[in-house]
Amino acid sequence: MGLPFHKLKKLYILYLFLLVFAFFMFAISINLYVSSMQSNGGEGSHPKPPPKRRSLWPHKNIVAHYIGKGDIFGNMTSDDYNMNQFRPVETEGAYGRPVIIPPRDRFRMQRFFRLNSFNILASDRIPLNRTLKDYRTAECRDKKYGSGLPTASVIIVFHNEAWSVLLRTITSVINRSPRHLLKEIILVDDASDRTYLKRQLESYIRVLSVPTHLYRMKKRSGLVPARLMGAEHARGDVLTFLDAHCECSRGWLEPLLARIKESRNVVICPVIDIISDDNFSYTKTFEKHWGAFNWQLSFRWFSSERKRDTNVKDATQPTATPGMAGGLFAIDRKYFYEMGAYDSEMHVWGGENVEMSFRIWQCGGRIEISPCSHVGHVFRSTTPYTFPGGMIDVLTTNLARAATVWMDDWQYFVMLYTQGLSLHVRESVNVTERVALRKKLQCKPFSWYLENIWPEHFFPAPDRFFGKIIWLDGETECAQAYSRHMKNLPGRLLSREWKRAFEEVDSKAEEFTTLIDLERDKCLRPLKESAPRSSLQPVTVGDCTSHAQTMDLFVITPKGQIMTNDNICLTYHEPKQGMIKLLKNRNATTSNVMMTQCTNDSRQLWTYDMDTQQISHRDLKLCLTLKSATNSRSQKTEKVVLTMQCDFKDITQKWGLIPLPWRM
Ligand SMILES: *[C@@H]1O[C@H](CO)[C@@H](O)[C@H](O)[C@H]1NC(C)=O
Ligand SMILES: *[C@@H]1O[C@H](CO)[C@@H](O)[C@H](O)[C@H]1NC(C)=O
Ligand SMILES: *[C@@H]1O[C@H](CO)[C@@H](O)[C@H](O)[C@H]1NC(C)=O
Ligand SMILES: *[C@@H]1O[C@H](CO)[C@@H](O)[C@H](O)[C@H]1NC(C)=O
Ligand SMILES: *[C@@H]1O[C@H](CO)[C@@H](O)[C@H](O)[C@H]1NC(C)=O
Ligand SMILES: *[C@@H]1O[C@H](CO)[C@@H](O)[C@H](O)[C@H]1NC(C)=O
Ligand SMILES: [Mn+2]
Repeated sequence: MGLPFHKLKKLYILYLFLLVFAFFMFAISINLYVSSMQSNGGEGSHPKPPPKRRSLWPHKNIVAHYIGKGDIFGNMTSDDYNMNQFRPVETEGAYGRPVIIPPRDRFRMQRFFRLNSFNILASDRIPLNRTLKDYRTAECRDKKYGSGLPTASVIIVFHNEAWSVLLRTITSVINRSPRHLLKEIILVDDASDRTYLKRQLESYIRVLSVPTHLYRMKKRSGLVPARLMGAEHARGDVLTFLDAHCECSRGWLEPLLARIKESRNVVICPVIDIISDDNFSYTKTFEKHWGAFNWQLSFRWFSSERKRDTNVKDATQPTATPGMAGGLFAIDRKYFYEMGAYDSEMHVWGGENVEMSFRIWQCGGRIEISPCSHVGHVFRSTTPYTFPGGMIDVLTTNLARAATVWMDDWQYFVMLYTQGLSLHVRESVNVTERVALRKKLQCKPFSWYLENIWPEHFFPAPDRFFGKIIWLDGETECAQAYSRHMKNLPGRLLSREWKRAFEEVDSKAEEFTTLIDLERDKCLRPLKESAPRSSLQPVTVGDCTSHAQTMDLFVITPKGQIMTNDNICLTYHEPKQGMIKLLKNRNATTSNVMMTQCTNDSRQLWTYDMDTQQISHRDLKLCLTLKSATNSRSQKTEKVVLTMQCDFKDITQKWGLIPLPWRM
């Protein structure tokens, strides 16, 4: 083996190069893995409100799903798991700035990300008392709250929370609350097993300037039992619940307490700002967000303007919200118990905010968000914690409890159209006590809640249509039966009322739904199945089988809004190329109809002609038409739905409403 020296050297360099390359590829794959984990569905906690921003399209909401990640700890060793690497650097994260991890620590950063589903290395570099900006508006800063505010017990439940994150939460509460208003801090450990949360935590809290008590659950029980335990020990006038990964900003507490002093039946939430799970930067969110739930009862943020109760234009006044995210809120301690506290049969996590939102409103209370109180929260894209009992089972049982007790007719709708839920789950829950509570408190029906507290809601209702919108190609049995029925209706030429159309299709509902051929009939639906709900989405028709996805299910209001789950509406959307060209040229290339956030806006109002079976835009008088168009990006020809001049002979403009059952 007598290779000359220069050849050996070449081989050696090649070898080195390959080594570096292999390492590089490995690092990239880890990076991809981590980012896929981060983007892959929902947190075990709450969806994140969009950050404060100016955009042409401000009516966005953020979508979260509940997707469990099995064995999240994988091959982390127990030393990894129990290590407390808190090593603050004085100016890191100051004024809520992001932390940049030095390149040499990047690999460790990615490896440790999954322990908490946030970048623990970033948090560990930030001092517990880091400074934040003042995120309040000038009006809020100037507001005086006077004396005689009630005192607060801050209750923080944690389960295997990272040291620096938990203690920064506590430190921010202590440093940014007036001492005389803060009665105590109550920590409830939901059976953590990380070693630093035992003795080390106990001795740390002993020397704090605010009395801080630590209670421990004997076994992992979840948010509701742990919060109930904390509340039992609280002595302040107001219970203030926080998550264990928050940072309170200046002036956060006074507005909450002042509102409860003013009216003890208000459950008041702060504005929830975003602490990045990646670099721990603190980003202010839009103060006018409000919350509600989608068809599957997942919490959603909305930012459309809402009608105010009062005519007073006071920008410091809290605004009502139909739903609460659940993590952060304050409530009068006695009122909490008068209203039935929590449903103690709800396990682990999830659904308790749904139950509380319905209960508080229906039983005479209010839920509001104070624009003057800002608390940051670390939003994660997955939950790092174990979920005893299985995430889907626990969550669906909790939701079934909430729906059964509070939603009247609408409980069936939720069970029929939520994956994992069914009337069968409902049979298995015992809600006797909660039903008795509802009776005792003489709570209002769910219909009252929808009509009065959430008039913009996108749920079915007795005066609305609920079902599928099929394209009447004239060939399928269902399409033929539908057209025949419509042609024989007396007065069809005169009536353009949706209400009349709803009645007519309802009278034949059973026939249509038995005739519908899920594969041959074509249903109106968004072009892409998996595109984010918040984006502008072109519309098409497709098989009617995507039933479980609820993609092709629509609610139509008597006013003519065509809505679907998550507050998405069929919207006339002027294409960039200009309308004139499109009108002249029937070979349109860009769709001018989109699915996007519902607003109170005439671009989303449509009418139905029972005589011609056309759906037309109310003001523009253009008809929904199914056309082949070339996708400018992929150059593929796709069928898209757009609006064009109405032509009663045109088969591509004919649509049928096929109602589906939603209540018993
Ligand atoms: C963890 O497992 C992955 C592959 O399963 C492996 O590449 C990695 O080196 C392991 N890490 C540790 C610390 O064992
Ligand atoms: C944070 O605390 C340290 C000592 O614990 C102190 O030196 C520092 O000044 C504090 N920083 C701020 C912003 O208060
Ligand atoms: C920090 O994270 C936020 C949100 O995740 C992101 O918008 C921002 O660009 C990040 N900052 C840096 C310096 O990476
Ligand atoms: C439901 O629970 C109540 C007590 O909360 C009990 O009296 C009742 O027997 C239970 N019903 C069933 C069917 O188990
Ligand atoms: C539309 O396209 C068809 C064929 O693709 C063509 O025959 C027709 O002339 C076009 N019409 C207009 C108005 O451009
Ligand atoms: C929608 O707008 C109409 C008139 O523009 C108004 O009467 C109605 O109250 C608004 N509805 C909501 C929910 O804001
Ligand atoms: Mn949380």
